[in-house]
Amino acid sequence: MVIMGSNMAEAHPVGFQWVIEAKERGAKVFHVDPRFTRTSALAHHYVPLRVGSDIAFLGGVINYILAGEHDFREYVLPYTNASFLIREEFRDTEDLDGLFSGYDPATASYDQSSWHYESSGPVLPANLRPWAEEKEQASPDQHGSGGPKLDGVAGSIPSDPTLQHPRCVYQILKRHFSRYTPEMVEQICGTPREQFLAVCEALVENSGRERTAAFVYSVGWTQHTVGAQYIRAASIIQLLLGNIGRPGGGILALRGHASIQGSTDVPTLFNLLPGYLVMPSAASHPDLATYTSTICGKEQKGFWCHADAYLVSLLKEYWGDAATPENDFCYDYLPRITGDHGTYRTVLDMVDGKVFGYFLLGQNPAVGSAHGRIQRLGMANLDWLVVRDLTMIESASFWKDAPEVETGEIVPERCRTEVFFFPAAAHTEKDGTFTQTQRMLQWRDKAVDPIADQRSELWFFYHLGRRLRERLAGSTDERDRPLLDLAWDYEVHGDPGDEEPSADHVLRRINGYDLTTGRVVDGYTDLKADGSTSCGCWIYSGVYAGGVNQARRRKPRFEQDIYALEWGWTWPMNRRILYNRASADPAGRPWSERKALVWWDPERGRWTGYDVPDFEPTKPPDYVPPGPTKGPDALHGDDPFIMQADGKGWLFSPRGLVDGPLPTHYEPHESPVRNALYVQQGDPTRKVYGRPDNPSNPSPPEPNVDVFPYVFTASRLTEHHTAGGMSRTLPYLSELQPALTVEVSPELAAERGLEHLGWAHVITSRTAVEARVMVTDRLAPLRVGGRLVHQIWMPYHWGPTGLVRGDVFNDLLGITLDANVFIQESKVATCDIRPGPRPRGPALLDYVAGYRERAGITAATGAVVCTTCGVKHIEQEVRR
Ligand SMILES: Nc1nc2c(c(=O)[nH]1)N[C@H]1C(S)=C(S)[C@@H](COP(=O)(O)OP(=O)(O)OC[C@H]3O[C@@H](n4cnc5c(=O)[nH]c(N)nc54)[C@H](O)[C@@H]3O)O[C@H]1N2
Ligand SMILES: Nc1nc2c(c(=O)[nH]1)N[C@H]1C(S)=C(S)[C@@H](COP(=O)(O)OP(=O)(O)OC[C@H]3O[C@@H](n4cnc5c(=O)[nH]c(N)nc54)[C@H](O)[C@@H]3O)O[C@H]1N2
Ligand SMILES: [Mo]
Repeated sequence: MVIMGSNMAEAHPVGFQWVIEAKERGAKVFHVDPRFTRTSALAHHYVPLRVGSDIAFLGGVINYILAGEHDFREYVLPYTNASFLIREEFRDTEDLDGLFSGYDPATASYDQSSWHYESSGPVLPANLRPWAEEKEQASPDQHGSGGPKLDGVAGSIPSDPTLQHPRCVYQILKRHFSRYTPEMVEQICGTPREQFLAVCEALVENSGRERTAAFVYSVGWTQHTVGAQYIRAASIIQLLLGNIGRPGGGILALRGHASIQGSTDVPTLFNLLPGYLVMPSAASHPDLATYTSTICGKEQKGFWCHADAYLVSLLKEYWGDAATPENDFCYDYLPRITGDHGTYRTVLDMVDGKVFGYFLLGQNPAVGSAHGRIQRLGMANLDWLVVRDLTMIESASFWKDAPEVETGEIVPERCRTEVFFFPAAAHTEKDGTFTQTQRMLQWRDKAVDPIADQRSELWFFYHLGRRLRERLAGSTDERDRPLLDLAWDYEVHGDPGDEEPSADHVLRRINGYDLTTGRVVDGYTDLKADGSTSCGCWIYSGVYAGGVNQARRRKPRFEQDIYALEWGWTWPMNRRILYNRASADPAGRPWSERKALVWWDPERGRWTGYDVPDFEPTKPPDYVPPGPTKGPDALHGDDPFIMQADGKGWLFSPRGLVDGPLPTHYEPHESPVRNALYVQQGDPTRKVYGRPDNPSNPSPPEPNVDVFPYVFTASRLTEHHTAGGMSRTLPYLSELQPALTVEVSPELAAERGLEHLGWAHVITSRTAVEARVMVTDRLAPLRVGGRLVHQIWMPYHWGPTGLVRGDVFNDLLGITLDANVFIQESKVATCDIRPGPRPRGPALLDYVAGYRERAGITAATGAVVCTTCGVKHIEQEVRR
């Protein structure tokens, strides 16, 4: 087990018990992390690396596997795209010094056509408009439960089963990673090569027929400008070693907040509808037919081709009887997106006066989001703000206690924003489900009634909708129809006027109904595109199968086998391990008795096993479609990856990622060192918002890098929770971790004159933040590219209110995003550190301005995302 980019013992202690159990049974555990933590202490091996360098490390593992031909060939050949040939026009980063073919410097986006399979169909952007729009809408995010559209791959794709052809994926991979040697890994990551090789050897030894190995990650991997590609790199390793779809294998994404998985499944994201259906775009999805044609290609395999049934059922759930075939099931009632409406763009738009009102529910961006200053200055420029929270958080009280009040940038008497604060009921005070890391929905019953004005989110939105509809009743204005036609008829209980909607009814509506009989459906395969079914989230369909709340099941594990299929309910269809067809060989037999999970039973003519098969139950392993066809029908009996357009696991991603078909090591947006592999320094598609109020520290080859010579990172403490609203308010937790600290090595303490438990302040081009110094050897300096790189660590839980108070760590960060999913780079940046507290009041602004001046920082710093192209990605309308 390789835990990398996660502090599982401290941030996921309940799940970590299973790591310990596995360890007791002989599993070998590695922890690869910039800092030695309690996870490291409990692992067999702690392996240090420089923060932000994981692709070099993982690329090194891939190179080790390929150079020694350690891949699980019997798995790789039939189940991945290793043998497929890529087009002749394709150029790799090895040919173009860090860029792939198709790069457009003006939009910092790629035309992905040349990455496609040879002689397959045309490659068009997912949106009908230019490729740049794909980046503006973070379209890879929209493939969350399936794969991207890919035309012309339902038939046979030109391939070389000997894996020798220079243009086959296997050989491209081999060339791409050939320079990721143990020496290069050591030079880039600072990881001693013996320790790196120990990870490679353990992974290879523990993979194959009899054994499997797992990767575990969390936000140490995601919060980077190349975060999506970190996970892609691990996917490549796991596919090469045959560790996907098999027990003990996989890549475990440890989710964060309770039910953060649920909030991506039934999304709060601007570019998604429930079940990872694309949010329609104004330019590209004019009508329902066009919409569905942009999800599934003409000749494409897989279940995404049923997206029409999922969307129409969703529209029937939203608009009930008003949704008819004649009106495209009210498709036009759905909002349309016109570009980047992500949370960071939105807050910049608040600063620019383009946003007037804002709802903030269960989130504290004044502390938790990157660039805390911008978050608060944006909110201070609204007409109104609605906050629903358990406690009075900084995002509701910023107008009187933000750090900007001290500097004079926010004046309470003049702050224009009217804040409406609503106390929220906690999870113990309401019914509903959590969806956890394993995609498992678990129902909980209300334990106590909320007191006074506290109300559930269901209550709030139900009554908000009811009141808006009452206000608009009788309106003849066409724009009010979507609201008035909503099927807003949930079962309720309690006092009239103050009724609580039934969470159980909401779950049934999410599960879906057969509208011809009025009965709940048993799963997404029952959904139809003709309007005869409704379903609030297709991947959750089945959670109420048989009229039973499957998420409420709590049969003890002692009364069932180890897969415990009767504990809660996992999407899709209660499958515990995705793509588990791959746990059997092409002929349908388990790879080994030890690792048997799902297999073909020739007598019964069905797939069977311990898990629910993630495959059509009666499709035999040797099935080949009789003629040209598409969708699920086109899947062969040995196509385990049933959501992918070609049924295969993608070692090379011919479509879908906006920053390249293969992971490539780029330096973080802010880094003190030059990229050792390519001329291209950072990810050439990363999203920068070049403007004076979002400055970047310089990185090579820009000048004055030495003004901010150190690398810093932030993460969590067990005793606090995220932005602190749920922990800084509690005496026992506050007592356990009473102060914001900054952790440094003895070497750095000596270099900068820092004293253990004394004060220090950390400076970036955004601001300076003070904290008490912790001198420890948990953060050893690393030798990178021949020089010593010091790393600094801070927790990010503090803010100006609560029982224990401190500066906001996130004020140190600017806004730079991964172009695939718009996640912020909040795990790594550069800084300076000095002894003593920071300057106070307006003097702080002058102090930081002095640093910016010395570093020669302008809006263009860091905004030249392509190192050699010279194009500056600065905002068009920059307001001073
Ligand atoms: N007690 C407690 N539990 C929590 C939370 C909490 O605040 N408190 N928060 C919850 C939430 S919302 C989340 S998302 C999860 C987060 O769970 P984790 O991601 O496990 O939590 P972090 O503390 O952010 O740990 C990230 C780890 O990644 C390392 N890291 C940082 N950058 C890099 C890098 O570039 N490469 C590698 N390999 N490692 C890196 C850090 O040193 C740290 O050890 O925890 C959840 N659980
Ligand atoms: N530098 C840096 N920044 C980070 C991270 C990092 O690792 N490094 N991690 C990031 C991550 S992974 C996350 S998830 C974010 C977290 O950032 P936020 O989500 O902004 O922070 P929280 O403090 O978790 O805010 C959740 C709020 O919801 C409230 N709440 C709890 N239950 C309910 C409820 O039922 N209803 C309502 N209405 N409110 C409720 C809580 O009181 C709390 O104030 O921080 C991110 N920021
Ligand atoms: Mo999170």
